[in-house]
Amino acid sequence: MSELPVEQAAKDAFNKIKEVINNLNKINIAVVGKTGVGKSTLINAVFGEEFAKACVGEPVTTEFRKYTKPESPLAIYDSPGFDMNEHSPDAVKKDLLKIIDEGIASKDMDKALHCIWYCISTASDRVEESELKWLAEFTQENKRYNVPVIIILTKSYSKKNAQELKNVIDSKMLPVKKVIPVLAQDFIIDDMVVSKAYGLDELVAVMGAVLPEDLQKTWQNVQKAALEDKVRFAKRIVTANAVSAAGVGASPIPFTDASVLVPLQITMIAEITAVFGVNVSKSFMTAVLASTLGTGGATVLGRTVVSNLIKLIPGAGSIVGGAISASTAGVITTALGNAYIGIMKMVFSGEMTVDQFESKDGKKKITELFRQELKNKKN
Ligand SMILES: Nc1nc2c(ncn2[C@@H]2O[C@H](COP(=O)(O)OP(=O)(O)OP(=O)(O)O)[C@@H](O)[C@H]2O)c(=O)[nH]1
Ligand SMILES: [Mg+2]
Repeated sequence: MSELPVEQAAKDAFNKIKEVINNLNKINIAVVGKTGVGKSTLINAVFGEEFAKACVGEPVTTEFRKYTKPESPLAIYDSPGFDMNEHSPDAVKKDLLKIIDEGIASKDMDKALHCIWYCISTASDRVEESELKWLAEFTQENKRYNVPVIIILTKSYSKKNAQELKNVIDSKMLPVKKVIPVLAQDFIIDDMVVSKAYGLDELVAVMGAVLPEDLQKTWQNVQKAALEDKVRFAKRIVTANAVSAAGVGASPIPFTDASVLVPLQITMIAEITAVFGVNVSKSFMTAVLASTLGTGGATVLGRTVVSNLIKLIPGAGSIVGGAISASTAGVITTALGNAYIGIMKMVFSGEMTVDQFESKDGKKKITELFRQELKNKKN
């Protein structure tokens, strides 16, 4: 009865992805630190070249510029040229508090400042007293607002120096969430990598712990530095949807109506796409759906497809009364979700492009990933 053409399902998926991304809550982060400590380098490393290249900055206070990119839920407040020796420490503090205040006054979560990264360079050997004083004063005033502050030790070429600096700062017991040594970019001398970049994964994880639940999906969407974190988060989405699918399947779904599961699976795919922050096309979605839920037919989860899929699931047994069970609905949804995570991982890491997945070999790869997941029921 409700046989759903693959093209229609792909179009629905494509629109759903746009909707999920447009509806992401906004995230606003201030990056503060003396001039030259590596703020811009850090921003580029965490949020990727794509954001760095396409974002535009507008002055919002004397000391801060706000960087945004069309269709991105991220805004960065950067404080270029912050100098501890001139008038600017007070001005930066005042402006930062003003940004926090205005965010709160707006009563709009999308406009609030959600986190502050205070950057101190490890390469400058020791931290200046004036800087610690600034931090002590600022964090004291921030107690009114409780915006999470993370101290990032930038340019941590030497892990040993970074640890020593971290110990000094930790001993001050400042009300900050964490002090994290980071090397945002490989340190290269004479074409030789002297220190490999590190610490971004820790920063990403700490952000995940610090940000409220409402911002978790946005955070994964914008961060480009920790693939494993994205995968972990995406797996949670799959589990939640598999449970819902099993719920739908609890009253056994007649074969011909298995496509009632498709809207739920489309939402799952859209959310996973948002987590990976990958740009996809309608034709890519057609390839994904045709090579999984639509294998061998012009519809998704049509009668033939379902009976073929069930044959692949170990222990699913024969079909009783022409219906699919709760557990089968769950298994198919989990397999689709996990296969899609596999595809997104490959696109994210540059192993395969979205376009390549649309080719004959690409589609074969998708089918393979999906079938493997179906057989591998333990997930
Ligand atoms: N290799 C390496 N170089 C870095 C790193 N961080 C910063 N640098 C270098 O340090 C210099 C200053 O870095 P920026 O990122 O421009 O510093 P900034 O804090 O944005 O400076 P202002 O915008 O002037 O306040 C640049 O030449 C960077 O390439 C890093 O993690 N690794
Ligand atoms: Mg800069």
